[in-house]
Amino acid sequence: MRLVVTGGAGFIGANFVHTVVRDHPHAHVTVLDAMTYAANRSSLAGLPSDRVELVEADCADPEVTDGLVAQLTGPQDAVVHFAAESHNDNSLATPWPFVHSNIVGTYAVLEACRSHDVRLHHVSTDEVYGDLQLDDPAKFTPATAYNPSSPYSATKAGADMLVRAWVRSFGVRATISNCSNNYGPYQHVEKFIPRQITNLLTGQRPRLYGSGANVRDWIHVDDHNAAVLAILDRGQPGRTYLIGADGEHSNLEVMQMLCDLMGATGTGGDPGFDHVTDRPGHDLRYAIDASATRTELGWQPQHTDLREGLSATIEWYRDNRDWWEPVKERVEARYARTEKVL
Ligand code: NAD
Ligand code: TDX
Repeated sequence: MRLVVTGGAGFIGANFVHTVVRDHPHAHVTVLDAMTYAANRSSLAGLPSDRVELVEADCADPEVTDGLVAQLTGPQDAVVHFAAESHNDNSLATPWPFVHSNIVGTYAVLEACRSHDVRLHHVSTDEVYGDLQLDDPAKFTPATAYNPSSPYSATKAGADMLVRAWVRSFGVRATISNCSNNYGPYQHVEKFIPRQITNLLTGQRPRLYGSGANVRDWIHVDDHNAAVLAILDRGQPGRTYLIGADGEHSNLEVMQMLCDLMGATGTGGDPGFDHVTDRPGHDLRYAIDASATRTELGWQPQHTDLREGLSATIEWYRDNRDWWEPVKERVEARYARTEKVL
């Protein structure tokens, strides 16, 4: 099996490459990654060079992408498309890279798969559905209407629509997955969970947007990637699969869990973290109903205890300071430009 994995030097993509190399001894992976600020070469360190190749290029560049996809000629060969600008806060400050990578990049990937009749799996997010009220019993299903809120989620929604159109109009053999919030090793320190862990590891106070009532549906990155592999193996081209692990928690709950696990709960009425300026247009709640994916693909999440998963994630950031320390100061300086303690 030969795979082209776009965005394979980012958080979820790098974890995916590690899983493929470990579990599929005959697989060869070509990572196509633009090596933006979100990528890290050392996330792929130690992988066998005869089985993993890194091509540093923009997936929106049609020549490069077409050339790599043309090499996929076997019956199990596929493109797994993770590449994207992924951070909502950045999309509010500077939307253009999101339009370029998420929409134009997906267009180039689709055109290459169309030209060479190659199977594609497109990795997307539950944020395309917008948000739910906190007290709404509903969850997102494959029938939920798209209603994205931020430039990030709007560009991911646009990319999903391109994939659906290329399936219907050109018969491209593509699947889509929409997954909830991931956590685990190799996640950039700009994101909620690693930001708080690394703040505590560097003696800074964790930062909670607004009151912390917003709810996210957490899934371990390995469970997400196991579902992606199940879709590649058993998914039906043209279908959309929702991926989630019933992991709904408010940001406040997750913050308290992290502070507790790291022995930083504060004293004398001080919670040990700061409430800071809320994100503009901040989505209230995401929740995924993944029952169809579970039934049809026989996939089940394995890491269902968030406290346990966070504890292992904290250990990873403790043990891998070299991986995140070089960028930590720059990320916090950027947040400090707009963030005020409430
Ligand atoms: P990330 O920001 O950690 O990694 C993205 C990677 O894509 C980086 O290595 C970056 O260099 C690369 N990239 C960006 N633009 C590119 C381009 N034009 N050409 C080639 N490479 C490019 O993101 P992530 O959290 O690993 O997310 C991966 C995918 O999963 C994204 O499509 C995202 O929308 C989706 N997703 C993420 C989550 C989550 O919780 N992180 C949840 C659901 C879906
Ligand atoms: O310092 C923070 N404090 C805080 O309270 C940060 C960085 C975030 N937050 C809040 C905002 C969100 O409600 O935590 C929640 C999670 O924030 P992010 O990690 O930025 O994730 P989110 O915006 O929910 O989007 C993530 O999940 C869906 C990924 O970044 C997306 O790529 C994915 O599609």
